[in-house]
Amino acid sequence: MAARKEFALLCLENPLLDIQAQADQALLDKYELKANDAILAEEKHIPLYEELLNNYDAKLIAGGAAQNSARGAQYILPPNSVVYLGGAGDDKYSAILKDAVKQAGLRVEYRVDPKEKTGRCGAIITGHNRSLVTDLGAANHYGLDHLKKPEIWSLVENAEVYYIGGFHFTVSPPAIMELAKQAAEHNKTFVLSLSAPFIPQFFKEVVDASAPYWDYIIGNETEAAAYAESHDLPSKEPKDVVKVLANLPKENGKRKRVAIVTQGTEPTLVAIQGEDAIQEFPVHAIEPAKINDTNGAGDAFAGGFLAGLLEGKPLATSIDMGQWLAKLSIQELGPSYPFPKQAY
Ligand code: 26A
Repeated sequence: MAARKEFALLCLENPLLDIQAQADQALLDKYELKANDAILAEEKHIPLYEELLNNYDAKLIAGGAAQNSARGAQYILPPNSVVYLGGAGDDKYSAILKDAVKQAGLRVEYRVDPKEKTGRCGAIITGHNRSLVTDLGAANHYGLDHLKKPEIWSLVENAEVYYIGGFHFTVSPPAIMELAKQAAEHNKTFVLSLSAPFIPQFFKEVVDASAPYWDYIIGNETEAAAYAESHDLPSKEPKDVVKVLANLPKENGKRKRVAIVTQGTEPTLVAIQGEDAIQEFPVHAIEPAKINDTNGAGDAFAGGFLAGLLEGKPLATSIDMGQWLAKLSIQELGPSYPFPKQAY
């Protein structure tokens, strides 16, 4: 693949600023949150953000799942390899995001909304769990008006690989489908992450509409189980679901679909369309004492994997690059990567 081409990887999702703090079960209970989950904020969750900032010494950290992956891929790849699209406001929070992506060398093209606030995600860390509560704000206003602007669409036409964070199904399914069809028409690579259990659960119709276009589908074990549940599959076992995902009908017959299911510290499972065997790849071991927090581990995995894809590495190497970057990221605060840079 054209690793030397500039901005060959184009990513789309929701740019968010994370308001991250260590907290306790009492705070989770107060806001009726699960210890390990990602949800959209309801009215009752809005006071959480101030409470995290005022009472829990919260840190402001660049987030947004696919933006984390885009930063991660750019961390590994040569300069000017990755461009990221999403909606943001014109405020202090978007200024912090811009600083963070600049440090990572990631190019962003935000749809700047003058009236809406940049999206924020409360990230409550309890031990090795994280509960994410997102108020999308300006990110919720992304759409075809931005994607189809000539200067943005030319970036789309130039790119070879598209990566869409599944969280964007809550925002603009038409933008996702536009990229999906562009990929199939021009034999480009379309990569989708399931992002969170609520996506295959509550956005089933739009997820299913995109399924024929998936060249790579990435999820974790809880997302695989949610997919199985909403599709009435006979088994929720990751090994069974990964095979189903790989073998769903596919639009572009020139590429076999690859389905990837991560399982925390358990081996990553990979199924290839039409192949019986499921491959397993152990994660990179880490001493528990070295883990800072696991927020963004899955995003880092996707970022490392995408870098491998862009560089035309064998599948096993790309998976290993994802696991390597995930190990680096969980040693940092939030979805971040160590500087000075380490080399794979
Ligand atoms: C629409 N939702 C709920 C979201 C997100 C999200 N990114 C995009 N859309 N909810 C949480 N995140 C991000 O996930 C990262 C950790 O994997 C958080 O911003 C956090 O950086």
